[in-house]
Amino acid sequence: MNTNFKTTTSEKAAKLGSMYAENGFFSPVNAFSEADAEKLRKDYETAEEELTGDTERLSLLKAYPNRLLPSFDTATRNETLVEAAKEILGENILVWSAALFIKEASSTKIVSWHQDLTYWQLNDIKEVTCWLAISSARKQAGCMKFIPGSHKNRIVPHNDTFDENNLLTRGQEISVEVNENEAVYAELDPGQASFHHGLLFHSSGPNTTNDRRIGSAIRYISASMKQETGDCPLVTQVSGNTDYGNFRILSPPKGRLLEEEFELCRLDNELKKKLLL
Ligand SMILES: O=C(O)CCC(=O)C(=O)O
Repeated sequence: MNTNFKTTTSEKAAKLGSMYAENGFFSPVNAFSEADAEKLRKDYETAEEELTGDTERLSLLKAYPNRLLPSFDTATRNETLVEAAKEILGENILVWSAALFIKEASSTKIVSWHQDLTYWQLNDIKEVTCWLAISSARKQAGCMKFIPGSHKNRIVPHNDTFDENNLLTRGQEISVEVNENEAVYAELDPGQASFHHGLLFHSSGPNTTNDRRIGSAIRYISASMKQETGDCPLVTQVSGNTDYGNFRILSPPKGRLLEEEFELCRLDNELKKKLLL
């Protein structure tokens, strides 16, 4: 099903709501034209070039494109994406993270089967990930795959494999059996997005193409959530205006690659290292 939320009627919205409730994901959602996705890619890759050799800033750029590039902050506010998130989370929505997942051309890197909410020490499950394709993400490029209905599980046991081929920091992997035959591939063109539940079993394979596969994983959360530790990560608000005081809500970045923004990213990065289980 190809979904454009701008034309959503209440009937369509209800259908999506029930698809999400049943499967734990929906895909694809048409958010940007290919040309606009290409502009995002160009902005990111130009920034990468500008930071050549600066490993620390390059890694912050990958983790916080929405703080360091105004175009990516704007992308998290895209009406189609925010409307989709509102169908799931209600009116008051924050962006907890929008990190890039990049698989270089002809890369063996994978992401093992996992459930996102295992790691973040959030007190509830009012979270949805919008995976926005910045480049083409077909099966051969290692697009995301989902096990429909698996979000109905609670958090299942995970192992740390420390596999260097895994894009996840510690190679975290579900340690109960996952039936690959049930997997649904969420193939996306640049500018399209998938939405998945924080308890959904998901993974992705290697990139066998000759282009990079780039996606921004926008973690939308309800502003009513909080960290179990009482910490207040840095977030932006993309819908509603209720501040429950559980996060530090930042204004959009005022410019590109600003030093004051790198400082904020460093702060949040230290906090997230502590939070990520
Ligand atoms: O980009 C990928 O292949 C995996 C991303 C992922 O696991 C996520 O967005 O939760």
